[in-house]
Amino acid sequence: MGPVADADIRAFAADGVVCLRGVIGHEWIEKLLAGVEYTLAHPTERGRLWNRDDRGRESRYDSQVWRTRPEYQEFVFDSPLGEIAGRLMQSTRANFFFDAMFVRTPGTQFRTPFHQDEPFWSVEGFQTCSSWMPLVPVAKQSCLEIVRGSHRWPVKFRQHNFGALTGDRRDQVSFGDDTVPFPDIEGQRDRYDIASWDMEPGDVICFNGRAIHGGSGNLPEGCELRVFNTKWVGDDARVIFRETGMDPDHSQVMTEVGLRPGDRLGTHLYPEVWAVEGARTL
Ligand SMILES: O=C(O)CCC(=O)C(=O)O
Repeated sequence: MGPVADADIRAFAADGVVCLRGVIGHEWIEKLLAGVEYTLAHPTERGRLWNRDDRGRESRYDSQVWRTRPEYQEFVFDSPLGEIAGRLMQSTRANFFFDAMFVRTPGTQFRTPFHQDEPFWSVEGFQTCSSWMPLVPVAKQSCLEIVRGSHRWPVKFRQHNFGALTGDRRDQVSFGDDTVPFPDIEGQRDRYDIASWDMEPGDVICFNGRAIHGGSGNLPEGCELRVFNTKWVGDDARVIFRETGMDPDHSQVMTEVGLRPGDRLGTHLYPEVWAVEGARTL
């Protein structure tokens, strides 16, 4: 059996989320922790402070660090995650899209607003996979939460503008009147099937880019959280430049490497990391 069981593939298709246990080795966790440490000391231009509370507790975000950090490049190309994502998406191939880091200092309560990822992306498609990997133990109360089945809801929701958290003009998105107000998941938790887990380093939550997710934070006193996420896309994913704005906005770099709306991802920026044997390049 490969790194993913048939039951996981079925759960990912039906629920839009699955938690895989112990699929990432300890040596990878060490490398990624070193990458996170470096990134905190040397944030990229994508580095953001999402929240600092009145006790100085912080939530930080950075992304697309893999382009400059060798430990992340190694992880993208050589860890089992490319194959895991490809098989969960039931795709003939998996292209790497980008990485994201979420770091909360000890005791941070700040919770990420519920949202979907795909409406923010410069990519459109159903076959997408975000993999949320805590690099330190995390209890269920502080874990990311995912609304089971929401990846198939046929509704265009008005997403949270994360630019309001950062104040950075590059992060602003504004969803229009053709969207419906985002459901109040937090206020009506009993109406939704919300998944989250106690997790150890090596465990990974994989979720569809259309699945509603948020939460985390809510950390016990003295407990920090370091998370590395890699985003993957499959056969049906295509480049799209959205008038609503994008976060992160890849339109400029995509254009520079010759990718246009409607194209499949590729080039050295979005490498094909895994493919089933004999897969035809489309
Ligand atoms: O860890 C978090 O707080 C947010 C995670 C998230 O939104 C994501 O992985 O896409």
